[in-house]
Amino acid sequence: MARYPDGLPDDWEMEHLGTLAYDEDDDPDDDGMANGWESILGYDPDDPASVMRVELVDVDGTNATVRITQVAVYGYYSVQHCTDLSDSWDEVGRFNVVAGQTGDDVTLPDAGTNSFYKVEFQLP
Ligand SMILES: [Ca+2]
Ligand SMILES: [Ca+2]
Repeated sequence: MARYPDGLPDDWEMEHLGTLAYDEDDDPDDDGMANGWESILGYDPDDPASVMRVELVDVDGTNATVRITQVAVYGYYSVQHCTDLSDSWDEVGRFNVVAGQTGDDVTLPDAGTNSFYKVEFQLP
């Protein structure tokens, strides 16, 4: 899929937004996911309910368990953790998910302390 100067394919913009007025960094449905990511990950940029979710499943002591839901495109998902943003990220979970399914449960260490988490996505 060709990307255009605004980072979005024109046909995708017209199909989902009905205009070419937005660019890849805009978030017109205000769901926290920019248009560029919505187009790559298969979400609707005009629907705030159409977005990847990380849901809290359980808390046990200082560990929390989360899972990724509302997956819209097949790929590799890596959940990563660090306690200081100047340090490197440690992978705490990695799995493949197909569209419409839910990711594996991932236990997050040190959830009771100041910690940072991110999810990286990679196309197969
Ligand atoms: Ca959005
Ligand atoms: Ca959306």
